[in-house]
Amino acid sequence: MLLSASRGFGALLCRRYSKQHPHVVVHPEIRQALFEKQPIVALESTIITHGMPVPQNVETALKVEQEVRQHRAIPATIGILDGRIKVGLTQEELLRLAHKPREQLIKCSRRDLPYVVAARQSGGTTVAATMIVAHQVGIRIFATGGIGGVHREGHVTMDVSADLVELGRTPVAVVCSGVKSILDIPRTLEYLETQGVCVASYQSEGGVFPDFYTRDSGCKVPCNLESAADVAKLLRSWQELNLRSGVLIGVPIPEEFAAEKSDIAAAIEVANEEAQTHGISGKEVTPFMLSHIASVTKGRSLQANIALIKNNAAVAAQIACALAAGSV
Ligand code: PSU
Ligand code: MN
Repeated sequence: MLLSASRGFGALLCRRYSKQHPHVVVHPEIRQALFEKQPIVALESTIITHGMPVPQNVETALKVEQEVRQHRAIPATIGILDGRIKVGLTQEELLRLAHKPREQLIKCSRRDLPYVVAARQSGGTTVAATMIVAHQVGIRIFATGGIGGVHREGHVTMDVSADLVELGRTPVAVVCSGVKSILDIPRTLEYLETQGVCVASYQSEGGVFPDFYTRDSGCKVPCNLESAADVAKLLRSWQELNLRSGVLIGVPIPEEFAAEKSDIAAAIEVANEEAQTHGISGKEVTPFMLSHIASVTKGRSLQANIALIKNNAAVAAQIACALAAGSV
């Protein structure tokens, strides 16, 4: 009786979503979890469509979901299939997305959503787009590898990721390992400050922001948190303050998977030159750099990338659990 009543509420919630967000389809498991205030972790899909090669993209996406479940939270991978924005891709849908010819897949950030939906296209959602959708359905925690940032020379080219602006205007907590050092980390942190984003590091020696493949960017952040319970405490204050902006939690890559700083720096130099030679610009820059760094480091950067995403998913799940436990 109780169960069917709560299923009924789940269906009610579903009708509400479909009225307010007619292009968003929420998986029944996620709908139920939202209704029951269970811990949920949103996951992005640009990592699958543009961030990693086949087959590591699918393997990683599935492992990351597993990691969330092992830490007693529910994963909700968000992506777009034939113009439908899916929250909680099924395994079949995830495989369908991952195996589409890449030229048919669009990297969708905020500005891309209207035409991708209108033209019934498919694609991966960036951090910005994933935050938007997560917030629309009521998911507060989101895990990924790295966010976009201010590109090197970004102060001249104006290449500043829409992820940073989104963090300034959408109340979702993003757990990541910072931004890749293909970007300008100090300027990225400056920009986040301008946008009013609460930035914290997690279990970081010296309270420094991580550097994606390595643990220390050398940039101090205002606050370091030592446990999932401490993050949940911060997030509770953030919710009570109702600032409407996001939170960024920077988790350093586990020591045993960290790359050599010089190895990465050299690969970035090569990839940068290649990007300039090929005239790569706009949204193509990040995927181009990622694949070149992976090939110059003979896959070592990819292995580090996979390890840190899994770790971030585990941390995010623990945070989601701590937050849910406090709100019952
Ligand atoms: N950083 C990574 N891997 C990625 C991305 C960033 O290490 O796959 C993706 C994320 O989806 C991020 C997006 O939101 O790239 C940022 O792209 P842009 O810089 O074009 O905003
Ligand atoms: Mn850009």
